Amino acid sequence: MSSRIRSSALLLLVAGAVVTAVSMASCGRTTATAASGTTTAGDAASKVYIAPGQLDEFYAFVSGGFSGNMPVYALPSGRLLRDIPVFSQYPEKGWGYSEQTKAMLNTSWGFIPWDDAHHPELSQTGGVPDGRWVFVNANNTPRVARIDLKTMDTDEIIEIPNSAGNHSSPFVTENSEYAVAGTRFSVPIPQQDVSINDYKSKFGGMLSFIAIDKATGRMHIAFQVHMPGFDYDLAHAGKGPSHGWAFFTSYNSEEASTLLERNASQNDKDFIAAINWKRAEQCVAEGKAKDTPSRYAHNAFGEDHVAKTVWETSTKVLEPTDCAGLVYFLPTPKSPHGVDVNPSGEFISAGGKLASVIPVHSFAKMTKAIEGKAFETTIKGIPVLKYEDILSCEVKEPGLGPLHTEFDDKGNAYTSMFISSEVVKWRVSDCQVLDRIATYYSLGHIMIPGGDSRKPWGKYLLAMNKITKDRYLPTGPELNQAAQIIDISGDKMKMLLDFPTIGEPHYAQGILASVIKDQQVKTYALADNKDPNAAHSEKEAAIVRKGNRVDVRMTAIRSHFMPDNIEGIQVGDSVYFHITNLEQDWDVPHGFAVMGGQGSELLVMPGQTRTITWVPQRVGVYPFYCTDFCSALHQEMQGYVRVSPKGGAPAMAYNTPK
Ligand code: RUQ
Ligand code: CUA
Repeated sequence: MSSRIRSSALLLLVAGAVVTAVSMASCGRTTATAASGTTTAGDAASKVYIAPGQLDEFYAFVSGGFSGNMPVYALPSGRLLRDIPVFSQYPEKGWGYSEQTKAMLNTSWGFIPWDDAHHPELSQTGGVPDGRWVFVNANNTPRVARIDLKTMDTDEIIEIPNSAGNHSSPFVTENSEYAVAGTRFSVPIPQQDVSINDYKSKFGGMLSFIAIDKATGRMHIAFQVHMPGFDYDLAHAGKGPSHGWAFFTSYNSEEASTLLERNASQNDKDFIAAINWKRAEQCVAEGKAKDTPSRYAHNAFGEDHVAKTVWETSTKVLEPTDCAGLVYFLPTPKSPHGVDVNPSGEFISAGGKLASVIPVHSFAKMTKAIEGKAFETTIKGIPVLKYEDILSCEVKEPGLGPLHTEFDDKGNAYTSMFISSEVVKWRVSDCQVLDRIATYYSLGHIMIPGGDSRKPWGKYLLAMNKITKDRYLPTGPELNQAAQIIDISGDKMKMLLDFPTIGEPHYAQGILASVIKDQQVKTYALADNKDPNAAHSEKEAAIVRKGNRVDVRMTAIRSHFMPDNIEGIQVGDSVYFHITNLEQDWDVPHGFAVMGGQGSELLVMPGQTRTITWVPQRVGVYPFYCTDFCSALHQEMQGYVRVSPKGGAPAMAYNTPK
C-alpha cells in the first residue's frame, strides 16, 4: 500500500489531529503486512467457485448504506441475489410507488423516500439466528424496519421519536425480546428552539427499546432511557450470563457542540453505557417511566397486504435517576465505535477509533464492581465504574483505528482496522494477536456468519471496505464500495475474493442457507388475496368510475391483461390500475407500465395485487404493457387506454372474457 494512499486514509478519519495515530502509522510491521495481504491465496478460486447450477452455503444480508436498501448476496461466491427495498423508493419493484407500499415510507415528517441504512440484524432465539426476520436501521430519519425472511420483503417500519441519527440500532437481545436503538446525535428533548451554545444543559441522548412480538414480529417502542448528551454510536446486547443487558458505545463525553473532530477527542476515555433492561422492565412496571408525548409513524402491512400507518402518540421515558441500577458507565478508550459481545457472553470489546489498544471488559468483573459499589464517580446520577476493575485484558498495538469485532467458534476475535486497513485476529482469553491480513481498503465493518451470536459459523469473514481505488476498472469520479471474503477456517487468514457492492456496505449478517432456503414463499395464494381491489379471476375484472376517480381492476396471466382495451377515460382523471397476478407458479411476476405514468412500473408477484395511479394529461390512445419478460408471448402482453377530453368521453367500455 503506498504512503500516498495511507495518508489520505489518515486524513479521512483523524485529519492529522491525533498524535498517537500518526506516530503509529510509521510502524514498520503494519506497513509490511499490509502489502503482503493484498494478494489472494493460491487455492482461492476453488474455495469461492460455485459451479453453475450449484448453490452457495450462506446468505449475507448487507446494508445498502445510502442506497437505503438491503442487498442480499450469496457466500462464498459473492453473487448478488436480490436488493430488498426498505427505506428508499425502488422503481424496479414499485416499492414506495404502488398504493399498497407508499405508507411504508410515512414518517412524522411526511413521506420520506430515502434513508441511510446501516446495520442489518437477524432475529435470534437462544442467542442464535433463527431465520425469521432481519431488522435494519435508518440513520437519518430515525426508523427501524423488519424484513420477513420468508418473502425477503419489508413488512414493517417504525419511526423512533426523541432520537436523531439512529445509528446504534437495531441490535437484538438473545431471544429478540427487543431491538435496541440509540441516538447518535444528542438533541433537545423534547425538541425546542434553544441555542446550540446551551448544548451541555439542554441536549440529551435517548436509548430506545423496541419490543418484538414473539409470534408476529410486530414492533412497538416499550420504553426509552434518557441519557446525558453524548453521541451513542453502536450497540450489542448481552447473551448467556450477560443476557438482560445491552451495551452502547458513546463518544463525545466532552459534550462538545462544535468541531467535534478535536473537541470530542479530548478525554482519554469515553464510555460504554451498560443498560440493565430487565431492571428497566421492573421500573416501567412500577410506574417509574413518564408518558411523554411524541408523534411517530408505525407502518405495517395488514392482512390485505396493504401498508397502513398508525400514528403513535407517546413513549415511556425512564430517567436513570428514577431507576437505580438501570445504567452504568464503563470507561473505554477513546471515542469507541463498535461494541461487541463474544459468543459466551462474558467479554465485551470496544473499537476505540483513536485508541492504541482494544479493551476487553469482563462481564463478571463488571457485576462484581457493581455489587461492591466501586464507583469512580457519577455522571448525572449514573455510576461510572473503574476501568481497571472491569478490564479482562487489552489487545496491545492491534493496528490503527479499530472499529468492529466479530467472533469465530474457536475463541478468537477479529477486529477491523480502519486506518491500517487490515483485519486483526486475536485470542479472546488473553488478548494475544494471532494473525493479521490486509484488506483493500479503509475497512469498516466485518461480518462472520453468526459472528455476533452465540454460535458463529466461523468459516468466512466478510470485510466491507469504503474505498476501492485502483482495484476495479474505473468508473468516473465515483468508485463503488466493495467487500472481500477471507477464509478464517485455519490458523492463518486467507484472502479469497473481492466483489463490488451496492451502496456503502456497513454492517451485514450471514446465516447458513439451509436455515432459510426451504422456507421461501413461492407464490401468494390467490384465494387468500384480501386486497380490496383484487380480481380473483378474469370474470371479476371491472372498471368503476366515481366522479374523477376510475378504478381499473385488471388481471394478468401469461400472456395477456384483462381487460386490455379501455375507453371512457378523460384527461385529468385519477386512474387506479389495480393489477392482480393470477399466476400460481413460482417466479412468474408480471409487470405493468403505462405511457406517461408519473411513478414507476408495478411488479406483481403471483397471487398478489398491486396498484399504480395514473393521471392522463393528454388526449390520445396510449399503450400499457407487461415489463417483466414472462413467456414467449410476453411482447404480446399489452393493451391500450383511450383518453378523451374532459367532459367529452364516450361511455366506459372495456373487453371482458369471452
Ligand atoms: S458503522 S463501518 Cu454504521 Cu461502523 Cu458503518
Ligand atoms: Cu407478463 Cu411479460
